[in-house]
Amino acid sequence: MTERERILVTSALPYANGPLHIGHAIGAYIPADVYTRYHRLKGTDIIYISGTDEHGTPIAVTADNEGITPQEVVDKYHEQINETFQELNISFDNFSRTTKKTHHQLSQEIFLRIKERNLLYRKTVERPYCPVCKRFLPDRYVKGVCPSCRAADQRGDQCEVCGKQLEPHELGKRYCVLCKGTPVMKETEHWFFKLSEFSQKLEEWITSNEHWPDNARNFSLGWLREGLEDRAITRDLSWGIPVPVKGSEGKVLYVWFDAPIGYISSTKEWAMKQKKPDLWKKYWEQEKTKIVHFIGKDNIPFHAIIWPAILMADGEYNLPWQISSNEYLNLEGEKMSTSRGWVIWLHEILDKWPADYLRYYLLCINPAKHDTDFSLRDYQHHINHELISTLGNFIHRTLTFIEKSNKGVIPAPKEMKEIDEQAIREMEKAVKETGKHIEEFRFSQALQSMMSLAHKGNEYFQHKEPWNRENNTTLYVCANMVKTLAVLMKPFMPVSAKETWRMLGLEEEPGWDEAGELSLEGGHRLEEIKPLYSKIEDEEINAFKKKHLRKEKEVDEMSNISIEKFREMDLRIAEIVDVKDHPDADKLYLLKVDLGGSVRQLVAGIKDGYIKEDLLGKQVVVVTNLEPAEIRGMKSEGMILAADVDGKPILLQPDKETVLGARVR
Ligand code: B3M
Ligand code: ZN
Repeated sequence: MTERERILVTSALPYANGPLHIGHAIGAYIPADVYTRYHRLKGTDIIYISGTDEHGTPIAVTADNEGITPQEVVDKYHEQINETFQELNISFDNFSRTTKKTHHQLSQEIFLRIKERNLLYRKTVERPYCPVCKRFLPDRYVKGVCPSCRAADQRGDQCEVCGKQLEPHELGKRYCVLCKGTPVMKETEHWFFKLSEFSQKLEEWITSNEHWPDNARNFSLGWLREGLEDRAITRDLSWGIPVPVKGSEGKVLYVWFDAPIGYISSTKEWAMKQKKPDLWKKYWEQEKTKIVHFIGKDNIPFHAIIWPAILMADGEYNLPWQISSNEYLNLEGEKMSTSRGWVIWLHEILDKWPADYLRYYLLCINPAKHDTDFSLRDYQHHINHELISTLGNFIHRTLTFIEKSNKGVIPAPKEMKEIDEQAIREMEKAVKETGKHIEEFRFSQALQSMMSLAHKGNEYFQHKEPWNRENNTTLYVCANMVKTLAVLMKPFMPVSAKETWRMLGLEEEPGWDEAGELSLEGGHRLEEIKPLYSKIEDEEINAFKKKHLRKEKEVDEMSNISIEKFREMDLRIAEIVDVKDHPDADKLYLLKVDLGGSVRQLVAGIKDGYIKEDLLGKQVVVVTNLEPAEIRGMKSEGMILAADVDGKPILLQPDKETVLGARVR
């Protein structure tokens, strides 16, 4: 017996600092899930590993913004992200967290091993320090002008506009994200990784990886040509994995040093759960394993250069075999932006329509080679006019026809003519083609191959006119085609595949290679038939857009109003005198505000930004003459003013103690 192929699939570890959107889904998760589900059907020895990235300034900055601890941030978002992946049917074998003990230990171990091998050194350097906040400002604690493309307001770790990797001190016009003040440069000691020593080894390795996609190859060879510099892999930060060396107290490992190690520690955790604690080694230590990283485009530098260099330095584990990364997904013709609210969150769209719809559409427009556009109308069109009218229709008409004309029993075939043989050959062909595309990371084409079988099925059915003549052979072939489709659908749309399987009344799951065989025999009885899908109506799309796609207009796009109109609004200074949780809504507070003479009750959606203690005694601005409203059963007589920053409220306050009830104009 030949040994089975062995593959370890990973998807980038999302930062546990916010929810996931459709761009994440198609960037690193849906393609990886298709790849894994396919290989499971092929009988490959494959596991699929991921987890949340819970360190670094992305977490610490979120904690500062939300006024909670970093631990609370990661607990909250790990939970939410994990739930979203389940709703999307991403079939991880293990989904871990980088705050776990196994991960901390392994990261420190690797750090020490690389240090032993003389590939780390200490160096005193100057780094931005905020004299007001009295702290160093690593990575995302500083913003400024990108030295490469001159874009303003870029974060200290990476420019969002040109994708360049940055260090905070390289930014121009730097400012502290906490107090907006100007940082000074201050000396501090850090650990540096001798990345420069790996240029040649990396170049040889990258050029030998001929199967890499262009984007990963071009980016990394380009960077090598520019010349690699040693990089600091520690930070002055309190949140993270402590540097395990005496004299480096108070410093932590840089998040991009420890995060990819999460792939290994999550595999270790998986093995523990299997009660075979050494099983992970077969994937990381035995050379034959293919390690496939699915990542977003902006993570290429780390996966194609820095992570492999760290693995080379450490010398204990396999290097990646493939780095599959998509280009960007736009939304309705514009770049997605979480800060401007121009985004579709996964939990919102998955609340509305089945996960298979989203998986289907995202795979159709998979931005493999260039950016593509997600539009809700186009989504509706693909679902109604392809998924439903081609695939759903073929399955439904075949099965209901057998139900009506033959009491749900598949007839035995009579003579086979060329047209029937042809249809049977199409089944084999679709199995091969779809599989080959998936193996070679062409996910849209794979989906198209599967869909073209459904299309051929419809043509065959139509052409044979089973309603007009003797139809045993036709129905037999069509039923087998439905069965083939039920297998081919599985990597892409696992839920509808399973439902089709149920209707076929089949128990045993066939492997991919058997999918094209005529294994459904005459005499087999179907189960109850139900439609697989239902159409998306125009109104549903309109309602979704209205509810979830609200973009803030640019300042200059607002239309003018008269001063009279503005004056109709009664704005007053008030003091918050009581704060309670809304009995019926997680995100709302019930406030009492004192407006000078009168005290009113307001329902306010500011729980995301403030704890109760923060609010009590605060002076705020209230709109007092809004029509009173009932919000989740509680009366609200006014509205408190807040700026909206990335969906988080920031209350407006008078800049000195003010008489309550004072009018704002
Ligand atoms: N957390 C970046 C991101 O979420 C980072 C990926 C880590 S993969 C090891 O985009
Ligand atoms: Zn500051």
